[in-house]
Amino acid sequence: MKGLRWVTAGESHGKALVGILEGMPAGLALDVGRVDAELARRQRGYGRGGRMKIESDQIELLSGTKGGVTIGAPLAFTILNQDQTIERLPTPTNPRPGHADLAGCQKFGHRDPRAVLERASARETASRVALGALARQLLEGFGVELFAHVVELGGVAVREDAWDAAGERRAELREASEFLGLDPDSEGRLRARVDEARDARDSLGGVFEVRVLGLPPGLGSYANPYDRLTARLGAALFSIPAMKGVEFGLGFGAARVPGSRMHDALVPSAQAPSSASARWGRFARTTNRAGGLEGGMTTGEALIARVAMKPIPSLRAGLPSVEFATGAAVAATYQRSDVTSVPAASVVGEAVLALELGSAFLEKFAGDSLEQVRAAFEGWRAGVHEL
Ligand code: EPS
Repeated sequence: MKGLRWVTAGESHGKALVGILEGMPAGLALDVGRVDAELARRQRGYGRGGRMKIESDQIELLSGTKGGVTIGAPLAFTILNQDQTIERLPTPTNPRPGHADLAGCQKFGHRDPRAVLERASARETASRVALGALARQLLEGFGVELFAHVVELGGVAVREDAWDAAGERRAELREASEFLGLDPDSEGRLRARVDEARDARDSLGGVFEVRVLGLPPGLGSYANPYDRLTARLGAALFSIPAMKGVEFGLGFGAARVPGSRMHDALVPSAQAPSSASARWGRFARTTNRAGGLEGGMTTGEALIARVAMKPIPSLRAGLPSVEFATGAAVAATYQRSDVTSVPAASVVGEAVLALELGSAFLEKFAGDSLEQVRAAFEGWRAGVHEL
């Protein structure tokens, strides 16, 4: 079991963000422009703060390719920060509630929230979006598409059937949306909600959905608890700062329906030729309440994850805190922040799933070169069709 491994480094206001991705097979032509396009998408969304006007995130790929094609060596990149003020920025004299500030200071035994927040900042997710944009280029070669969209913001929901209503126009609709959503009719209400929160010096959370189409069945495993893909994907989504809930398929709703209305029955593929799982052999499902995961493995149906993000805890109004030096009650330090960054988080959600699924794919279809990976995949596919 090899798969992908990755590491990120970099502080929010340091010189650069860094990423290293190991395990990509040789022979994959990489489109760096597409990585930059994902980084630009992460910077978007109505309700973002001043920092996104300063930055214009782009990667510089430092290693792992020759002539734009992977050579089976680690891929390394930097994303330069425009705002490199880490040495000049003041040290907050009190910890900001809701951030890593206090627990981080208690962990290290110091009174320097700046030393904590610089790395705890969600700016780190730029590195992960770039890593994910590399991993997804591998998956796309095997017909896998990842697509996230915002379904709720500050308690205002888009129409429930937004995905189905969008159909094949999904990319175009999301591109046109200020919230990276799929429901043009909700844009005005969402905008008004963000404006209202900004005026009240408050912040907003929300919910995004990520769908992954075209995944083969059998990625992940039940053999060891930590190999279960449900656990791995949940951990990946919870590794994004500020995420408070993750559901797959019916999620919490599964607790409220009887088994007969939960489980996805199997039918002969001929009876449901358009079902996603029908593509892989003689078995198909007419529903996908499991959200594409059973027994810690992919089912061949669409993977459907919904993720709840809390409101960003940096409030202009300043939440109650306590001064380190005096122990006096004060309003927490405020510098600048977003009113909401749920649209950005949805882009990060796609990226972390691309990394984890890319890894699970390469664990199952291992090979040093893309050609070998493809041979492993085609060999498995021919066999599974006969089941
Ligand atoms: C972020 C950069 C940060 C914030 C935000 C995400 O920039 P700055 O702190 O300089 O304003 O906009 O960070 C947080 C939400 C956080 O909790 O730290 C980014 O690049 O996404």
